[in-house]
Amino acid sequence: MKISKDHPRYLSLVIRERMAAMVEEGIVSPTGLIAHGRGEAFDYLLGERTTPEADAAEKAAAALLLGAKRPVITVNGNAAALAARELAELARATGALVEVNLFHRSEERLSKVCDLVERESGIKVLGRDQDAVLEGIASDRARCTSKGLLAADVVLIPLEDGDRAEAMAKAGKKVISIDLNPLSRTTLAAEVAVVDELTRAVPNITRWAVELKGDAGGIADALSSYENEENLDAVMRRMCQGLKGSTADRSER
Ligand code: PTJ
Repeated sequence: MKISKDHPRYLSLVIRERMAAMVEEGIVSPTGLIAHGRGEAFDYLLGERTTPEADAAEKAAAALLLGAKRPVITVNGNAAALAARELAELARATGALVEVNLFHRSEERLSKVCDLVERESGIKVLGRDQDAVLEGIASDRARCTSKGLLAADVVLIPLEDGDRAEAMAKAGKKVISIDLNPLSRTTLAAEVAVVDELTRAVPNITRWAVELKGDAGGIADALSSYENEENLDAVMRRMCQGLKGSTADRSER
């Protein structure tokens, strides 16, 4: 479908088309579209931009990844479709491994998502050969690799439901979430909860990682000055303000 660049919701429409095409290709699960729509609704309340709270969380996320011994970025169908290249750039900037891990798992889909991320990003991903299981997760998403998620001390989890984030936090791993829902179980399980849209959040975390790399004092400051609960409260206040916005503001979107 041809979308006019003049359309006020051009970017959102282009991304929707890509997500729909990715369902056809078997990368995004059909319910991934529902998850995407839920994300869009929250993003609307934030004015579809990176807020100062998100920026602060993104800086803390970069610091946590840089300070980790075995950081891992986990990628599902939605994350691969939206930001495979950007997630790989973040992995390069922080030394994190990338592991594909799916809720709606099939061998075929797993291999398709791994292929897409490797093709788009030029990095090698973990996840094709899942040789370990994370405790406390009822779904197939418990399956992981011993070199990657099982051994990780810090895990970046973009947009997913919360069972795995909770299990990882219970296992003593530090969780960084990227989820536009400030009330989701993933967000609430996270030590650093980034409430921002994935395609904006990831390049900004990378930018912070590049800035902080090699600066032990800067990394320590970024972590000690960051208050996750306060930050989340501020995000929720901002969303409430978003709901109260003027009619003029709304008609612009
Ligand atoms: O590819 P699979 O099989 O592993 O399945 C992936 C999905 C996303 C379908 C699965 O993990 C799922 O059902 O997730 P949920 O429970 O719908 O949670 C997704 C969360 O991500 C919701 O809280 C959304 O608000 C949020 N979200 C959706 N799109 C974005 C987002 N957050 C940030 N950026 C987005 N683009």
